[in-house]
Amino acid sequence: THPGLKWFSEAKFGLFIHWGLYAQLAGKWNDSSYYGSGEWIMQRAKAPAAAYAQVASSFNPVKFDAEAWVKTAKASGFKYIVITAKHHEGFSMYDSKVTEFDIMDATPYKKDPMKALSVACRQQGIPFGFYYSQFLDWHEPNGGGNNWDFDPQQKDYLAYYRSKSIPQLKELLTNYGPLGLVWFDMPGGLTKAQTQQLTDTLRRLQPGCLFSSRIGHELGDYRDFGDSEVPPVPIPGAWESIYTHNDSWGYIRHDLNFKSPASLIRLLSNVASKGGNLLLNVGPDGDGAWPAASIQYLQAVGKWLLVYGES
Ligand code: JFZ
Repeated sequence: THPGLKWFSEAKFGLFIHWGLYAQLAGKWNDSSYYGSGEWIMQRAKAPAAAYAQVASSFNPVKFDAEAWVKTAKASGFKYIVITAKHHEGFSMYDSKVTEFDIMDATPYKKDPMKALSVACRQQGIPFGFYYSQFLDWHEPNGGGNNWDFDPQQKDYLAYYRSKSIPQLKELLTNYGPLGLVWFDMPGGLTKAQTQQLTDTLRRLQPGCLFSSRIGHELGDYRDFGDSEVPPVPIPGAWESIYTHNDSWGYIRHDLNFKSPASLIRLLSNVASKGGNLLLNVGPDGDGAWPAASIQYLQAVGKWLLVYGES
């Protein structure tokens, strides 16, 4: 069995963080408002890639504080942290040499928050991992998903994998220290043999790093259930249920439907009692601040866990 499954199986409670340019948009594109899955706003608005890329010029998350984020996560009882290094919008939230469409080159912020988080997690002793959208990339003509700007007939998915996805995954597995996991999402464009080759290449960089099941073709190390799904009965093996604190993964200003501490505790108990981990998402805003309700409710969960939780 994979060496990473030891910490993973003991963890029970992980923090998911969706953070990208969609956080700056906060659920609004031009004069239209969107609700749910704010990280999909580019696709839902059919925003032209060039216009969407302009959002980066006003993305300056000066309130981002890696130490404070990790401290809040630990005080809330989370045992690992997974953050979006690149979501479907195609924007890299880290210093990538593969593209200029990243937080270093395209924003006034000009720092690498993923580096700061990886360091803070190591210092505070909590496993850290990256979410990476390996197939869907709406910024790239050859990436999966953007069929409103780019003709799908003309797409060369392998060219996209070779020129962006794989080199970026290598950067993430090389420049941020030992990672607990890579959370792949929404496979596509590769055969089983090609996916096997991809995982083999990446595993050589970090044999201790877990890969999520959404790398595709059953080549992941643990199972992810569909969004907001808990199995009805105990399930053997390593698995995760994923939920978000309100009704969106990415920040939406007008979504205030946050689950109460009591309902989060019931949810965690339900998942843990069946042998899985709950990966619970928070969506920080474009300034780099967590929604106030997330900080308040999650820390209340942490207090409950200190008194009633195991170990
Ligand atoms: C994906 C993303 O598209 C979404 O934006 C978010 O990041 C979420 C965590 O993951 O959405 C999915 C992917 C797979 C399933 C459901 C939603 N599924 O298998 O049920």
